[in-house]
Amino acid sequence: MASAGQLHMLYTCPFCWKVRGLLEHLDIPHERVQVNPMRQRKTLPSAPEWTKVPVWVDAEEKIHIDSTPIMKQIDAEHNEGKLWAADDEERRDKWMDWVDLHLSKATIPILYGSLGSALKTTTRVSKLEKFGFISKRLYAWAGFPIMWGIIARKRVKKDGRTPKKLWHDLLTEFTNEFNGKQFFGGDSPNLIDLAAFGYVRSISPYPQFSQIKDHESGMKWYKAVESTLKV
Ligand SMILES: N[C@@H](CCC(=O)N[C@@H](CS)C(=O)NCC(=O)O)C(=O)O
Repeated sequence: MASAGQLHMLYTCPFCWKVRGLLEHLDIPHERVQVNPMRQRKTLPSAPEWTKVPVWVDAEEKIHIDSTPIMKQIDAEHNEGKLWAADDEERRDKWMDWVDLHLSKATIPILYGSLGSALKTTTRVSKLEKFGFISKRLYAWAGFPIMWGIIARKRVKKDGRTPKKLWHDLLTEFTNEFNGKQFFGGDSPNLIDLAAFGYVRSISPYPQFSQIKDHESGMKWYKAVESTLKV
């Protein structure tokens, strides 16, 4: 089958993991373009109006931006919108907002919330992304004090919980919403499950993922979603 589109992405970006998971769940053939994080403002097909990843360019060369709208678009075009369809649209919309608000914000504290984890994360990011020779080193050593000092520490302090406790609380809140079913979507994952799964999976390349692995119902759900992917 011909490629359904091109995903312009960063390997470590949680929003890109959301779209990747959906493409793998639906088994949609596509091309991945890993952008250089230092050059995305110039090289993304959506630039200069939109300089963030992910960007999805469909088979007709139409450009789609912003991860949740991209997911809805792919589901509509390739899956008759079945993953977004819901009996209770109010519940669906409320929880998509919840996932995008809370899970996206929880990634920074666990990855950069202490000096040790910030260093581990930035070294890993510099290996996983396609930086240039100099910017790779600059990022690994200058990137971590910036992330740690400014954003992450402030967030951890304001929340008052350890990043691990924050993740466990969020996973408990989310899985409690399943009403005894295996997924938020019921007997199979829907777009909310896949969006949430993308955020959790974006932590998986890092050693800090072990803190999330301790959450029983969260991991049961995570593995169940993972088993639906065609990778
Ligand atoms: N709301 C956007 C957020 C995307 C986003 O913030 N991506 C980051 C990488 S994780 C980015 O490209 N930042 C570069 C910039 O803000 O210029 C989405 O869900 O797609």
